[in-house]
Amino acid sequence: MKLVRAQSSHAAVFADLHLRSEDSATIKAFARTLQDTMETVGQVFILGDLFDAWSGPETLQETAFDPLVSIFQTLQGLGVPVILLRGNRDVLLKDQEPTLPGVLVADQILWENEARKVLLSHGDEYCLHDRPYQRLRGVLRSPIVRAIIRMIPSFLRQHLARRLRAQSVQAVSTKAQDSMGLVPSAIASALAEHQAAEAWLGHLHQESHQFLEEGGSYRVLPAWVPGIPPQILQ
Ligand SMILES: [Mn+2]
Repeated sequence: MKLVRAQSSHAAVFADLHLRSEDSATIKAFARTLQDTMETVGQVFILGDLFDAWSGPETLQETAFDPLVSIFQTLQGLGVPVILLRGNRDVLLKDQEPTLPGVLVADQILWENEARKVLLSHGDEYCLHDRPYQRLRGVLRSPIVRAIIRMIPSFLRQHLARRLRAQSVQAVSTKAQDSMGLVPSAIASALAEHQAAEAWLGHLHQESHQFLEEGGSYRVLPAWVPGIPPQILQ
């Protein structure tokens, strides 16, 4: 788990965009939203599943992704940091992806100012009721498995990414809602570990705000779709 400490400036926060080359309109809309946002914030956080499936840098070879690469270049030129967290759909993102200019890839962000300390994460690591998924997650996040996956030819990786996506879609639609659910005590432990009072998560796509018995609270961000503004952390 790679945790980065972010600057205290205002951040625009997005989650679960699930961008795919077949839907170029959403990619363009997201690029426009970033363009509109960058005048009011100092940084951008994306809480995982930016891509519906990430097999490696070849994912971006589709021209549909050009507006995304281009807005990242613009943000880099303006010195606006972009922190991209790995979600379960884009778990194979490397710490440094040269095809994503200026983007820092991580697993968690710790953001704080004088008044607040917030832990941001994709959130799938707290869905502990989902045992089969947690086993798969452990395998895919192991450095050795990732290194092996990167060595196989890109067409095989793309096939693997598509298979993972298909299985994920099927699993989500058949699983009982509570087995997908977050385990609040796991969030509370993570907050205690980092001495933070709030967690911001994605993954579940349904917006909610819950208080924890142990103290503190967590927010689940809505999945981003064109037309909704980013959540601003300030
Ligand atoms: Mn997810």
